[in-house]
Amino acid sequence: MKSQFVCAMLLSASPFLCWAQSCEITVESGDTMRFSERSISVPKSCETFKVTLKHTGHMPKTAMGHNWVLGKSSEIDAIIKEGQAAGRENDFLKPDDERIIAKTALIGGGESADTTITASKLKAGESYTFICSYPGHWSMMRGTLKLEA
Ligand SMILES: [Cu+2]
Repeated sequence: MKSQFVCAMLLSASPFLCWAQSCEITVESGDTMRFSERSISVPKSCETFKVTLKHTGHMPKTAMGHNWVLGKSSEIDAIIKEGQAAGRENDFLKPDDERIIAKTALIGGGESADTTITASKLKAGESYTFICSYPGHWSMMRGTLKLEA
């Protein structure tokens, strides 16, 4: 498990208290249009943050494809709209869209894919939204991500 150790000094018998903060998360989605996570908080101490998407369903990606795509909340609607125009051959995302902060491949049932966010690209106080760009999925497959204050 990839994690970062965080330590604090305490005014007690044991001078240091350390705990691990996870720098990765697994998000699951099956044959329903739902992410297992609706909000993700990235610890400030992580240099990178890995997101693994696991498709626990059985349907092929042509019928129930899922991906995990992150952008600023203010830009996600434009990312989706232009992604639909880019079509299936581009996994419903505009190629080289600079507004996309991180994305996994589009996968079908039984598959998994991951992506790594460079934490320095995230700003504290900014709202980020993750979605699945498969047609019709983004209204339900949507959540928020933020850098921990
Ligand atoms: Cu989907």
